[in-house]
Amino acid sequence: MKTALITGFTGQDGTFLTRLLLDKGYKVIGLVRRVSTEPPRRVRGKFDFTDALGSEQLVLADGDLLSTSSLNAILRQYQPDEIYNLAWQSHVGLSFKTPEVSMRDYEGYVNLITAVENSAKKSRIYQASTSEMFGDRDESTRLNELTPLKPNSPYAIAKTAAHYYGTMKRKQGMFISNGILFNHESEIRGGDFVTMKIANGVRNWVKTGEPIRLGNLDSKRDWGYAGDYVEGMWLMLQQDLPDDFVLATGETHTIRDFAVAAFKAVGYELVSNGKSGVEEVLTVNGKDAVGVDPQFYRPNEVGYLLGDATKAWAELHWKPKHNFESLVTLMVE
Ligand code: G4F
Repeated sequence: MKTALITGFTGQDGTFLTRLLLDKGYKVIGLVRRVSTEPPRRVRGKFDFTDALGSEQLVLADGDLLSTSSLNAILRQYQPDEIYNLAWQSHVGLSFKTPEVSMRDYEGYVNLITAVENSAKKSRIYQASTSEMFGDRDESTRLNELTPLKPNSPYAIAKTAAHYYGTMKRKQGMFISNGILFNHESEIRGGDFVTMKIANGVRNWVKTGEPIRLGNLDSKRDWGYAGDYVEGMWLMLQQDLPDDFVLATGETHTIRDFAVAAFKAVGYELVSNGKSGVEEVLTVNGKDAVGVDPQFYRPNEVGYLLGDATKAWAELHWKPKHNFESLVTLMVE
C-alpha cells in the first residue's frame, strides 16, 4: 500500500485528492493544523471519510509547515511515497491585505523540502504552482510551461518563489513536480471565490431578489473542475521523471460570462446595460441582479488567463472531463 502525505488536506483540492487516493488504495496522512473548526470540515456524500478514518487508511497528523520538528517527526514515522503540498492561503485578493502570510507559506514549503531531505529522502513531492504566476498578460498568448512568469500579487510572488525553489532542488536530484494549475472549482469551492459567490448569489437572488455585488467583471479565467485536476496531480507523481505541467481547459470566459451562464442554468436571461466599471448593471426582466462594487476590485488584476495543457495531454494522457457549461450547472445546482 502506498502512503501519501497531504498538506492543505481540509481545502477543496485536499478533499478531492483524499477521495481519489483512498479510492486508489493509498494510506493518506492529512497534515492538520489545529484551528477552531474540527477537521475534516467537508464530510458529506462522496467526501464522507468516516470509514477510512475508522480503518486507519486515513490518519490525521497534527503539525504545521512552520514547525520543522513536527514535519521531521511525521516524515520519519510515515515515510510517505508521495507528498502533495496544497497548504497555502489561496485567496489572491486577501493576499494584498496579508502579504506576510504568503511569504510564510513560501517559508513553510522550504521547511517541507528541507525536512524531506533530512527525514524521507525518497518521497516524491507535488507542488501546487498556479496560473497566477503568469501575471497580467496581453491576450495574444496561450500560457504554458515555457511562458515567462510575471507575478502580480503577494500570493503569486510567493508561489513563484516556491516554484523556482522546487525547480532548483530538482536539479540537485529531488523528485519535485510543479503543477501549474489554472482556476479549478467545484461544488465544495469556498464562497469567497467568484464562481461560488455567483452560484450562491443566484440562489439567493431567486429567493430574496437581492443583487449580487461583484468586482471586475471583465477579467477572464480558464475554469476547470477540481475533481479532474487532482487526477492530473496524481499522474505527475507517477511519471519516471519530475517536471512542470500546466493543467487547463483551453477555454477562457469573463466573470460576466460566468454570471450569465449561472442565471441561464436556472432559467433566467441576464442582460447588461452595456456600461463599464461601476456603472454596469445586469438585470433579469428589468430587475437588478448583478451590480459592481469597487470594494471587490484588486490593487493589481490578472485580467486574462488561458492555458495550454498540450504537454499534460501528450505526456500524462490527462484531459479534463468537465467544460465551462457543465461546471457552471454543477455549481449552481
Ligand atoms: O475566484 P477568484 O478569487 O480566483 P483567482 O484570483 O483567479 O484565484 C484562484 O485561481 C488561482 C489559479 O489561477 C489560484 F492560484 C488561486 O488560489 C485561486 O484558486 O477571482 C477570479 C477573478 C479575479 O479576476 C477577480 O478580480 O474574479 C474577479 N472578481 C470579480 N468580482 C472577483 C469578484 N473575485 C472574488 N473573489 N470576489 C468577487 O466579488
